[in-house]
Amino acid sequence: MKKDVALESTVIAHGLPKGINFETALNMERAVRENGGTPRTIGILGGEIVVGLTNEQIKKLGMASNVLKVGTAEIAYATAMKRDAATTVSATMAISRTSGISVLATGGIGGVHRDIDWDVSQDIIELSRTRMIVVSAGVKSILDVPKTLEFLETFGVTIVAYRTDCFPLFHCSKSPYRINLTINSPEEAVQILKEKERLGIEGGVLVANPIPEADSMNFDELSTLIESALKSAETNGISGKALTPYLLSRLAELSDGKTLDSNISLLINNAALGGLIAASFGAEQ
Ligand code: PSU
Ligand code: MN
Repeated sequence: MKKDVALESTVIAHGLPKGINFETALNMERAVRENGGTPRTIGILGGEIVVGLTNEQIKKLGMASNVLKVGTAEIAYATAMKRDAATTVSATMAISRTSGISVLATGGIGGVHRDIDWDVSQDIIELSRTRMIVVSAGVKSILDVPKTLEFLETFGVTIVAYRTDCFPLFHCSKSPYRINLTINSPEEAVQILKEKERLGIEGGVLVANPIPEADSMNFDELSTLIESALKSAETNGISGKALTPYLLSRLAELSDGKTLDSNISLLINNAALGGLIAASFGAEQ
């Protein structure tokens, strides 16, 4: 159990194009395994919560067209109505909590959206109440990053940057936003989680893991693309749960697939670090 790494399924069903999504999900599982962890991709099929989807089940969630996107708030709807649903980071954490899993790897957590009144991801709230390690490449720069960092702090989420002193921006390894807490090894992440437990402090440890340098995009180039993607979301009246998937696919179009390549690279990189952390957790006692 200690070696388990939870993987979310929203990125498969709603975050990546069909085909590549399935392949990437399997490659993430492989990266976890190669680094000593046990992957458990989480999703909901016909109302049943599955902790450790089979390859066939992952394919089903990735290919079906009426898959709900559920955060913690919507899990019970999906189970009561016997629906197929992909779990976001918040829902995956909530399910991990009851399954005894302490490590989760994702691409990027949700946060505070830009230029929109009150669209704040449930991910932050779940991170404030579930004591587990979440590996993320920071947050997407489609979000309001300073406000997201402030919200994470307000909600008591411990944020540590992995081998860097800045908060990475998903497609970009570097950013103008500083993080004053750095860790340099998977063991240190485990120690921090254990201290939170020992001290009775609730909430997660967010490990901000920068995208590998070779696949990192230029900050200015990306900023221009994001402005344009946000404008088309506004023009098309896209909001709520549809916003993140829309912006991601618009960015892929605008960048000729570059954002997609970097997205895949950071997903694998985070799964690998998740595997190392879980292996170190499992090696204890
Ligand atoms: N980042 C990505 N792709 C994704 C997501 C984040 O690059 O698919 C998903 C994650 O599942 C995250 C969710 O938990 O989006 C946040 O959605 P919202 O902003 O609606 O809370
Ligand atoms: Mn939202």
